[in-house]
This record gives sequence, C-alpha cells and structure tokens, in this order.
Amino acid sequence: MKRHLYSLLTTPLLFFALGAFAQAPDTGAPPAGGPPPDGQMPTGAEFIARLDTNKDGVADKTEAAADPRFAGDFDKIDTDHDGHVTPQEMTTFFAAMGAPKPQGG
Ligand SMILES: [Ca+2]
Ligand SMILES: [Ca+2]
Repeated sequence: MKRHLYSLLTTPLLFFALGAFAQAPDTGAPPAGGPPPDGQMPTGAEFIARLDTNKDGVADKTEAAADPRFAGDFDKIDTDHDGHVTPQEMTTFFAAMGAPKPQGG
C-alpha cells in the first residue's frame, strides 16, 4: 500500500525531472550577480573578471558595488587591505567559504 502510493508520487516527479533535463532554459545571459547557468561556483578569477569593468585585473570598491554581497565582504576578502581584491584573494575567500566551518561560527 505504502509502496504503491510512493510510486504514484514519484512518477510525476521523475517526468518533471527528465523534462527539466531535456529542455535546458535558453535565457542567454546569466542573471546579474547570480551563478553561471551551469550552476557551478565561479573561480576567483572568473568572479573578479565579471566585476572588473576597467580590466585592470582586480576588483576595487567601485566595481564591488555591482555585487552587494561581495561589497559587504570586501574588506574581509581584501586580506592585504590595498583596496583591491585580486583573483587570488577571491580564490582564497571562496576556499574559506567552501571549507567546513567549526560550529558556532
Ligand atoms: Ca578593476
Ligand atoms: Ca588586496
């Protein structure tokens, strides 16, 4: 009885999942500030490259303003406090974010 109900519930879900895979959304450009369309985290270099409007290879505070979350963490990410976030600093920050954190942090 329970198994029958389960299959009734999962079958439409399975169709839905397959349909989602079959027709990828053709939105063109990714949403501003959002993750890339493949759902993967950008690397530090990719993230900086997206914000680096003057193409000097680093993101300054003006450029950081395009991403409010990044702007909020700017001083934390800019570990040498030179006013620029380098791809390396961004990569280090991403690594710290992805690393398991101790409880209570
Ligand atoms: Ca720049
Ligand atoms: Ca820096």
